[in-house]
Amino acid sequence: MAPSQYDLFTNRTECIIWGMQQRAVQGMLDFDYVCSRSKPSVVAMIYPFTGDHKQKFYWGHKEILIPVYKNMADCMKKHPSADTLVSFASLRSAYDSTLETMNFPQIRTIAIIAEGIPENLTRHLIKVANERGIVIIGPATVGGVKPGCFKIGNTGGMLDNILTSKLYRPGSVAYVSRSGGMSNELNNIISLNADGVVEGIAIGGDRYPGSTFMDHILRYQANPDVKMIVLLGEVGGVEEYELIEAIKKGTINKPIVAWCIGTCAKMFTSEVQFGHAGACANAESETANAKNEALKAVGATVPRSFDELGTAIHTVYSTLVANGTIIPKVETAPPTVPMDFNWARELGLIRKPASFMTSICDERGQELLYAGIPITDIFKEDMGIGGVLSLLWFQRRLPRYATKFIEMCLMVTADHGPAVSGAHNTIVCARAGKDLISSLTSGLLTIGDRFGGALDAAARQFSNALDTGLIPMEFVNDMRKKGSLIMGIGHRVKSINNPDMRVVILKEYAQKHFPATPLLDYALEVEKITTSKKPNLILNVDGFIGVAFVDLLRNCGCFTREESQEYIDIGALNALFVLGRSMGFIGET
Ligand code: Q5B
Repeated sequence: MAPSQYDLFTNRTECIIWGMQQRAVQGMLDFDYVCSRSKPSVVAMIYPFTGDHKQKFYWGHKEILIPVYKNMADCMKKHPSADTLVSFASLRSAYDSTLETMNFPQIRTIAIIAEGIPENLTRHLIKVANERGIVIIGPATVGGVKPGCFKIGNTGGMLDNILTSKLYRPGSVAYVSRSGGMSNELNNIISLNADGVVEGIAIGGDRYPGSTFMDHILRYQANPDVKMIVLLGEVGGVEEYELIEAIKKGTINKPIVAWCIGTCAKMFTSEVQFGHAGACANAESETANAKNEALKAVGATVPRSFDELGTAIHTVYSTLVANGTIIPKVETAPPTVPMDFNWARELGLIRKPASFMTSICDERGQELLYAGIPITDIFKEDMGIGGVLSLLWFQRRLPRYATKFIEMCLMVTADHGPAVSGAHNTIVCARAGKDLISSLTSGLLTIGDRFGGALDAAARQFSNALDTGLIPMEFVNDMRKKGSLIMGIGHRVKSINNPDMRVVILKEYAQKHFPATPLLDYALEVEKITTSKKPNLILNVDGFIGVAFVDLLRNCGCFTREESQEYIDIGALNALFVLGRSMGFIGET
C-alpha cells in the first residue's frame, strides 16, 4: 500500500465542512494550531441556507475569515486541493449531500457525523464510495484524529483534553473503535500508557459503517509510523473475526491489543441491544466474550476487563520500547492557544465589565423577567400594558389605579386626526411610498413643545411655580413678563366652550382615584386665569398629563421626592405621548 493509500490525512490536509458548525470548526483550527500546522485544515464551509459569505475564526490569537458557500460546486471549484469533507448534515440531508459530494473526484475521504440515516441509504452510499475509491468514516460517529495532522470535527473534545491526551503530536499507537465517546477514552488511556496516538478512527455505531475495522487496520499495518494497534470492538457483528483471520494469515502482524466491550451482556437472560444500532449479538459468536476469546487465541493481547486495557497497552508498548521498535521521542511543548473568552469566564478565570447593564429586563435565566418579575406572573396577575410599563419605565409595581391611569393616557393620546403635524408628516411619508418605520418616525420627529411634547416642560414649569410658592396669578404674570408661553396651556381648536373630552375623562379619574392632586389643582387655577383672557388657553391634554403625573409620582407612595423630581428633570413624561401617538401614526401609514 502506497503512503497515499494508507494516509487519509497529513499535516497539509485541506477539508471542507458541510453545515454551519462554528464551534466544531474552531475546535479543528485550535487543534491545527497546537499541532503547529502551517495552515488551517478547514478551507471552506458549505451551508445551503444562506448566501455566500465569510465566517470569522481564530487562528491562534489572530482572526481569519473562512468562506462559506451556498453551492457545493462553487466550493469545490474554489478549493480544488480540498480532499476531505466533514459532513454535519442532519440525518435527513446527509444522504443527498454525501451523494452530491461523491460527484467531485477531488474528495478522497468523507466523515459523516449524522446518526439515524436509514440503513438502505447508507448501504447505497457505501456502494458508490467503494466504486469511486472514497473512504467514508461514519455515519453515527465523532470521526477520528491524526495527531499533528488533522482532527475530524469534535473528536478529542475540548482543547484542554487534546493537550492532556497529547494529541498535538504523533505517538506510535493507532486505534480503531466503533464508539466516538470511547475513542476519547482511548486517547486518554493511550497517552497515559504509551507514547500516544498516531491515528485513531471511530467507525461509528451503525450496523453498516462506511469503512470497517479492517479497512483502517490494513492502513495501520501498511503505515510504518504505526508500531502497535488497539482495537476496541463491541458486542454484535462479526467484523472482529476478519482481523482474527488476517492475523492467522499473517496479513496483520503488528502487535494488537484488543477488547470487545459488552461482556456484561451475559448477565442478562434475554437479548440485549446496547446503545449502537449494531451492538446486539445475534449469535453466540457475536458476543463480546466469544470475540475476546477468539482474539486472544490468535495472539492478540486481550485484557481480563476494560479496566485492564491501559495495563495491556503499557505492557505491549514497553516491550516495543525495550526491543527498539519504538524509540520514544523528546517531548516538545505545543504552541499556546489563547483560551476562549467565554470558556475562561465560565471557569471563573477572568471577568470583564459588561458593555451594557440593565435592571429593566433580564433574559439570562429560565424565564424573562421585567424588573425582577417573571413574565408568567405578569400574565397571571393580569398586570396589563400599564403594569408592564410601570415595570419597564419606573422599575416598580405601581398601584392598580396608577397603571390604569397610564393606560388611559395612552388611550386618549392615541390619535387626534390628520391635521396635527405628526400625523400630517406620517401620512405624507407613507403616501410617498416609504415603509412603516420611516413613516412612523417622520411623525414622531415633530413631537416637541408646540405639538404633543409639552408634557415635560409643563410638569417642570408648573411644579417649579408651585414649589417656589408663586400663586397662580404671579406665575401667569411672570411668564408673560418673560415673554414665555406656559407649556400645557392653549389649544388651536378646543376651548373653555368646546372642552377637550380627553382632558375631561382624565380629570374625573385623577380627582377620584389619586391620593392627592395639589399640582393639578394649581394648574386648574392657572387655567381659570388664562381662559379668562382667551377661551382657548385651556389646560390642554399635554399640560394635564404632565401635572397629573407629577401628582402621581409624588403621592402614590412608590417614589421618594428626589426620585419623582428626577423623572421630571430627565424628561420622561413626553414618552407617554410618544408611545400613545405611535398607535395612531402606525394606523395612518
Ligand atoms: N398664548 C398649543 O396656539 C398652541 C399660550 C399663550 C400663554 C400659552 C399654543 C402653545 C404651549 C405649548 C403646548 C401642546 C400652539 C399642545 C398638542 C397635542 C394635541 C394637538 C392637537 C394632539 C396653540 C394666541 C395668543 C397669543 C399667545 C397666547 C398661546 N398659547 N399665552 N401661554 N401656552 N401652547 N403644546 O392657538 O396676545 O394674541 O399675542 O404653544 O402646550 O399639541 O390636537 O391639535 O392631541 O394632537 O395657535 O392636542 O397654545 O395660539 O400661538 O396663535 O397664540 O394666545 O401669546 O397671545 P394657537 P397662538 P396674543 S397640545
